[in-house]
Amino acid sequence: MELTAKELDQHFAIEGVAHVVPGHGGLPKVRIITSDVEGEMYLHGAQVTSWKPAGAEEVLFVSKHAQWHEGIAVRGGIPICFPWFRAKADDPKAPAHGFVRTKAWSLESITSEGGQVTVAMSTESDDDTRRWWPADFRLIHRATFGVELRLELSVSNTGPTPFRFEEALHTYHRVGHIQDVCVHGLNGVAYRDNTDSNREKKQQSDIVITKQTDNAYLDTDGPVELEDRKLKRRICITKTNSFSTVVWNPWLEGARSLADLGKEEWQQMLCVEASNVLTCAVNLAPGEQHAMKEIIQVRGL
Ligand code: TA6
Repeated sequence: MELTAKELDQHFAIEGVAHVVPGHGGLPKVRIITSDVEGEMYLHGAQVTSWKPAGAEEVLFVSKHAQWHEGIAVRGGIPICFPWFRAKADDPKAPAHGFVRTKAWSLESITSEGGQVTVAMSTESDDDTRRWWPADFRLIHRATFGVELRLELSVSNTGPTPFRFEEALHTYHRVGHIQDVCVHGLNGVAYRDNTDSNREKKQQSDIVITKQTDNAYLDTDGPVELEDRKLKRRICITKTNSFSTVVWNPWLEGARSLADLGKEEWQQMLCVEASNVLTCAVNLAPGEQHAMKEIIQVRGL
């Protein structure tokens, strides 16, 4: 039985720092407001939906047409893709990007230290998940809100058999205009182009988005920088234990098929996703744990 926002707030709130309140659609969210940072994280999908370090504008994009209901993925923020990415290879009826971004997670803790606030949420296998994927697992998503946004997704194999999973922190970055953006750090990296039958290609230069783009860069754990000339800022992304980076913008034609993305909103977003997908999927033996980490920083141009 899920606790209400009020009950969660009574248990977890940190006065003057973090509270649990009803968010969009009445879904409970942790809301953080301090002199250093503002942020939000829904129990729905353990989804971070806002991060605003002091002095900066909102870093994350959330569609004005997002749907906020149990069982539906929220268009924006940082959806968590697990245990598969995109469609499930052997079951077209399975939910895209797995089944953890559309369910309520449990709030484990809210802690505050040195101007940073860490929110931990968890979810684990149950009869519903085993219908789609016969494995036993526990996930903990820790988000630390401060002058940086630090994310850690830890996966534990709590069952008797090994399993192989994909994962992604499907981050929607808010940009001034997609045509004023350039992504540095993936030059020379091989990628699969999902707009061209996942054909393998090599990135020849910095990435500028001039059409529908859906690239999974593989065997790359290096830093990536999103230069935004309109918002006059750089979003710097560093990763640990993540060996693929996905870059996605639906462009006009892709956005047409997304009812929860406004007509022009595709121009204000770019997904750059720390992940382990396709050939970079992770094998986990019984009792093993894997933690993927990402740090996001915002700097002036
Ligand atoms: O991460 C890029 C991608 O896999 C694209 O192929 C596109 O499908 C996008 O995710 C959004 O997926 P969603 O299921 O959230 O609409």
